[in-house]
Amino acid sequence: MYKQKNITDFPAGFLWGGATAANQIEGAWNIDGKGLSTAEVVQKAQNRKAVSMGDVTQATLAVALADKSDVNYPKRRGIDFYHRYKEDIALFAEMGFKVFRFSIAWTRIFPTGEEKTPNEAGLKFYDDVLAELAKYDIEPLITLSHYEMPIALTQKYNGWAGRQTIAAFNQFTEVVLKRYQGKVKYWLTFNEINTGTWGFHETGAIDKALSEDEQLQIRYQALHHQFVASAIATKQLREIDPTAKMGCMLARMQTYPGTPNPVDVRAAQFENEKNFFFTDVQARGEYPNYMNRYFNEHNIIIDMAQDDETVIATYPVDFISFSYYMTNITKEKMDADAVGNMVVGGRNPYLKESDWGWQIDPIGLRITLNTMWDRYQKPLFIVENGIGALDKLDNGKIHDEYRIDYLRQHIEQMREAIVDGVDLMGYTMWGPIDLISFSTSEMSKRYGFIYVDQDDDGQGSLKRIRKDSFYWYKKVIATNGKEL
Ligand code: BGP
Repeated sequence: MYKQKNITDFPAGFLWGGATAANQIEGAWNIDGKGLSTAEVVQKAQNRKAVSMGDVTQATLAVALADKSDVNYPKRRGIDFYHRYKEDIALFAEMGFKVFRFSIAWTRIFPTGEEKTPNEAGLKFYDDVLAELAKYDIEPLITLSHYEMPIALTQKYNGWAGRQTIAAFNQFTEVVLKRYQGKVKYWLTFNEINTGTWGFHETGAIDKALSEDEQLQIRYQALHHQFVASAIATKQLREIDPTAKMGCMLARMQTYPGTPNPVDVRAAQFENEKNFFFTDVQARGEYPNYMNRYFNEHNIIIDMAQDDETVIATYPVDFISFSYYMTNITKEKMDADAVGNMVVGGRNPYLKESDWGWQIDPIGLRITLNTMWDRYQKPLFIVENGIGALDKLDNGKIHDEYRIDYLRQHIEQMREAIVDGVDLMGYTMWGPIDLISFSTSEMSKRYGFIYVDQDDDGQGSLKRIRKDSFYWYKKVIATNGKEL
């Protein structure tokens, strides 16, 4: 007989916390042996302009590298977490964090990517961060690669476009998986891997003189190399620490049909498939059929080595994580485009948007969670969600009820999805402490519960101030999501 479960709320042990990335918080970009990463150069090449993330060539990169000035460069991407991690982790602990997501800067460990031995000072920094988290019983969730790589590998191999980058990456992953073995239960391979279809940071520099199809060829080949590297990292983890779990990470973009016209419905279906392509490969262990046609139509031929398919099939991830900021719509004929920092899609008349044009859709999160659970039947983890806003200091306080509203509405929908039957491991909202925006390289797009006194030009005391949302999230965690 069917036995009804009675799930009404967040499960005990739900992992509440926040998420960051090395190149957006650490700073200290040129000390203790750290090498230069793409994140510290690329935005400089673009003079902080977001729209052309994929628009960097080897030539513009060389100019940025030659320019030694740091004008318009907020503390070389960071809020000095490198020196203030104790204070920041204490603040996370005060909010009651169960988990903290951060990434390891590859260039702290292998400054140019291919040294024979790792940089001990870099490894030691993350030892210290882990020890600090352990003090407060905060679980680390570590991203192995968050939007950066040694710039030297971009110059030598054109980043992930070159197959040699796989070996360099897996040398790095082996070192860190061994070093932090027993201290980290949850790992992620590549942050928002799907952005490799348009972003510079994953695929290497792309020459815009190439045709669209030629550019796509480079991007999908680079992504293939990342799939292989991700599977190899999963294999390493199984051998080094069989109790730890490896996840993949997708920028999930649910696409709705703009009208019930079957043409739009089909277009939306394919947009969703193109987005799921990444998790399909990493969680199911093979290239899905629907991409054949796309590859054929765009003359894309993935060059695979003999064992690539086997390693991808043998080492799928244990869980699936994703970021969730917005949804899109497709329409055969777009009448009004929604132009956000990172995506271009149809404007949905039922949704409001952030100051940066990202359309806010809490119910879309419930839809996303159900869709992903139905598709994969693997535990899900929301590892980014939040709203970038312009915060105003008011007598030393920040009254950010707009942030509380945004998060409350999304958490309510998470609860609905859990009651719907979705297996959700946890929630790390993006940027619990204000950090450098990835797309604009500026400070003023703030996500945090904790304000950081730094402006877009890197000026400020770096003092940390608790916002109103800080106290709100503390209550959310203390009541395991009952009080929103
Ligand atoms: C995600 C990235 C993060 C983060 C976030 C917010 O795509 O994984 O690194 O930056 O988006 O984006 P932004 O900083 O551009 O507002």
